[in-house]
Amino acid sequence: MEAKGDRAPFPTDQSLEELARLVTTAGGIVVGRTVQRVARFHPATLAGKGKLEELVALREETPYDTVVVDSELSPTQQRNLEQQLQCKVLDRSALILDIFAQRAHTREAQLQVELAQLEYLLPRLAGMFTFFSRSAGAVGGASGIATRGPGETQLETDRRHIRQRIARLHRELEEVRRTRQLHRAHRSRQGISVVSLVGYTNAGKSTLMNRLTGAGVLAENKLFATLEPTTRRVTLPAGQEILLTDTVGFIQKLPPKLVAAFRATLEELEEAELLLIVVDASDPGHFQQYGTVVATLEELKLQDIPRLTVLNKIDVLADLPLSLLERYPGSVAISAQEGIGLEALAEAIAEILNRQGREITVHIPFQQPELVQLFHRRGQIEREDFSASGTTLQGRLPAALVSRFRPYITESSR
Ligand SMILES: Nc1nc2c(ncn2[C@@H]2O[C@H](COP(=O)(O)OP(=O)(O)OP(=O)(O)O)[C@@H](O)[C@H]2O)c(=O)[nH]1
Ligand SMILES: [Mg+2]
Repeated sequence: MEAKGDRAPFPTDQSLEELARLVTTAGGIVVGRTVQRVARFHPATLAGKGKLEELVALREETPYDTVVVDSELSPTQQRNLEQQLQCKVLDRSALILDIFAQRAHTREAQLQVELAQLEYLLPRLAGMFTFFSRSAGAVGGASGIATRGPGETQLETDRRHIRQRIARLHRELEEVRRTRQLHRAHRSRQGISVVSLVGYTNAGKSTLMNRLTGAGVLAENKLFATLEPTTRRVTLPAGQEILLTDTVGFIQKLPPKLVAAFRATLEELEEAELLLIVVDASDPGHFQQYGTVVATLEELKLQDIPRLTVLNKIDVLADLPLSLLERYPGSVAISAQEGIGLEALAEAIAEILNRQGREITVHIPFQQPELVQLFHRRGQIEREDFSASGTTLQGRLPAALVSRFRPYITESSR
């Protein structure tokens, strides 16, 4: 069910199609769809009375046990709808949370999903259907929450229980965050450039990651195949090493609170020197999806990191339409699956990183061969001369590495 009037940039049918894919990914079967166009939402139930009656009547012909609404429902709206339709009612966020819960395999992902679920659940405790009972393990075994309308006392106990659990999850996630920060500090001391894959869910980020690094990350035709970040070292053709990070995909209409639950994961993006925005060029909604990605990056305050747009799945397109290249100027077209365009991509990455680096000339004494090797691995060399006292190197280095060479710099500019 989708009510017109959402200011979603996605056309209704595209958004509903995506919702149907989310339902399938969560393990459900879609038996019908309906749209109501209204000038203004009905405050209590979102949809109008006639539409609700129609939905109830529909059950005679096509039995169903759940209604999924494509708009965000307030706790009261959800409760009212469940009462009137006499079945479980979910909104998009709840559905996405359910998928996250099914797919969270690492400790960290589980903590984040549980936190997001509880934050979502807390205001909805009274009068809930059994949606969360499936993931009861993840709700910390709070008793009574899965049953409809527990008594007031029970409700208070549950609320207290959940608040305590939320506080604990925050502490545990803080711990995870600290460990990650240590890793990151270590990395930046090594001066390796980090490049992160971002993009709409199912765009092909993990497929590209696997292609470039052989990482063996799960990539499949389901939404949110990836929940936790993976980082691997890649050597670009010119010999320069980078770290490539694969992350959770973005999706439209994800409330900032849910995005926030994945903060520890998405913090990986903060240290990136370059974001590769992977776009599924074969999806008719690619431009709206791209818009969502750009908006989410802004929400995450990552808008200032340099980006490169990567148009993926071009193997599906008969030829590359000019309009695509016009829409995404400066982009690189590839097929991660078929291995098309990967060299051009690697070159574009190297070029951007080098542009951001610093141009220096160093004279390294023979006693320090490891510094010469380091320059070769991480930088781009324009000139190399040998003399009796050592090696002179001129070229570009990632800014983070320059300090290692400071004693030997003979010339430096931006
Ligand atoms: N035809 C074609 N399919 C591709 C290409 N790249 C990826 N796919 C398919 O697209 C689907 C999604 O790929 P993933 O790599 O899992 O996408 P993702 O961006 O990591 O998705 P999430 O982790 O769910 O956010 C898979 O079925 C891939 O096989 C490509 O270049 N061409
Ligand atoms: Mg993935």
